[in-house]
Amino acid sequence: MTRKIMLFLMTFIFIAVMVACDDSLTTTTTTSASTSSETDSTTTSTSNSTTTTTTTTTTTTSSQSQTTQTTTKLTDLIPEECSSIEIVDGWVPTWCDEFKYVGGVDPTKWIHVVGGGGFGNQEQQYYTSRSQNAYVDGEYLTITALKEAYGGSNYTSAKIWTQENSAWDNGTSWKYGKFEMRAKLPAGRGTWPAFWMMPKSSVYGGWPKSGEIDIMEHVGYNPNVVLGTLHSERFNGTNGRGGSTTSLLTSGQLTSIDVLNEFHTYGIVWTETKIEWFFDGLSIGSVSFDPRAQNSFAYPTSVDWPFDQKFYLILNLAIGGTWGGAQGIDDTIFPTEFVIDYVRVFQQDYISDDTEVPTQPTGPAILYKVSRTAFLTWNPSIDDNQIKRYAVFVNGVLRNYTSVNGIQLTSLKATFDNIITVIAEDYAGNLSTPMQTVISIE
Ligand SMILES: [Ca+2]
Ligand SMILES: [Ca+2]
Repeated sequence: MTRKIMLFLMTFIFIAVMVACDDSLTTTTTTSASTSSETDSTTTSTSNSTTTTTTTTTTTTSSQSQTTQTTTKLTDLIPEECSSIEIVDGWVPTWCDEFKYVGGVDPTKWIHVVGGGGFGNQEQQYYTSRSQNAYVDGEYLTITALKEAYGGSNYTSAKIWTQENSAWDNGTSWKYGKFEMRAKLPAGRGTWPAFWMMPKSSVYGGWPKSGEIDIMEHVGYNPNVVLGTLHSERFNGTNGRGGSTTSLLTSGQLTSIDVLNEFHTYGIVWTETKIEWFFDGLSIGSVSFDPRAQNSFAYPTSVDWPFDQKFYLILNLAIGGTWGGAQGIDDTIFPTEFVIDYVRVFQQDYISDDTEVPTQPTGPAILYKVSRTAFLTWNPSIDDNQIKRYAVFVNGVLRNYTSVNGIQLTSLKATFDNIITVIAEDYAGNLSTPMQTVISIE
C-alpha cells in the first residue's frame, strides 16, 4: 500500500511473473470450487492446553531451599474481550477488537493516521480522526469515505493502525501468527480499502526492503477481485518483477459471493517460512520461502524474505490513487462505507508439551562463494512443535540467528578453513545436535 503505483501494473501480471520466475518464492493459488459463504470461527475446534511462560519461584526457609514452578497458560492470557472467540487448531486469540463499544476507535489499540498528500500513490482522500470518517457503534467499526472539501482534498476517509512508537507501545505488533478481519467492503468506482501489515522497524532498510504484507486489498472498479500481496526487495513492482501476489478471488469464483453487501473473513497465517491467505477460513493461496531454492545467492535471505520481524496492522479506505483511481472516481457513490466486524490476532503456543529436541540440521550446501562471502543452506530440522531459529557460529563465535534454513556469511576468514556450526532451537529452548561444515577461503 505504501507504493501502490506498482500494484496497478502488477495486478495483471503477477501470476505470469510467479510462474516465469523459477524463484525461491513459490506461489500456490488454490482455485477452490466452493464459493459458499461461511465463517471459520464456527468450525470444529480443538482447545489446546498451552504453556507460554514459566516462572520459577525460589522460597528459602531456615532449613532448606524449595523450588516450585508455576506455569502460565497462553489460554490464561486471552484478553477478556477476546474470551468468546473459539480456539481452532490451536490458534489462541491474544489480541482482538470486536468493536463492542461506542464512539471513536479504542485508543489503546489504534492510532489514527491524519493527513493527505496522496501517500505516495496519488490518493485523493484526506484522512481524519473525526467520527464522520470512523465510528464504532457497539458492533462494527465503520470507515466512511465522504465527498467534501477538507485539508486541500476533495474527499475524506480514515486510516488506523496499531503501530507503536516511543510514546505508545501496547504490544500491538507481531511476528508470526494468524491475522483475521471480518468485513463488508465499500462499493463504487474509486474506492480502495485495505487490511495490511507493515514492519515495526525497518531493519532491512526502507520500503520495500523490510517488507509489506497485504492481507486484503480491493478496488471498487473491479469488484470481483480481492488481492493478497507480499512486497520485498526482490518483488515490489518497481523493479518490474511485481509483488509476490496471490489473488484471493478471481472473477469466476466470485459469481456467487458478494463481498460488498455481505460480511466475509479475510486473513493470513504467517509462519517462519510461509504466508497463507484465507477467505472465510478457506485456504486461497500461499507464498513460501526456501533459501535452498533462491535464484541468486549473492544476497542475504531478507532480499526475498524479510518477514522475520514484527509487523503492525493497518486498516484504511483510500479514494482514488494509482490503483484505486485507475478508472476515475464516481462521485455518486458517496458516502461509501468499509464496515469491519472485528480484527483478531491469534498465536500458537509452541512451548507446551514440547518433549523433543529438534533434529540435527543436515545436508550443508555452499551455494555461493565469492571472495570472503558465502551462502550456506541446510535441510530444515524437524521438531515436535516448531523450530524457532538456527544459531550459526563461525569458528566458534556466534555470528547470527536465522529463522530459515540458510544464511549469507560475510567477512569469512581468508586463507582459512572456516568452521561453521549450526544449531537448531525450538520455542521451548531445546537445542539440536550441532551440524558442522567447513567453508574454505583461498
Ligand atoms: Ca463486532
Ligand atoms: Ca521440540
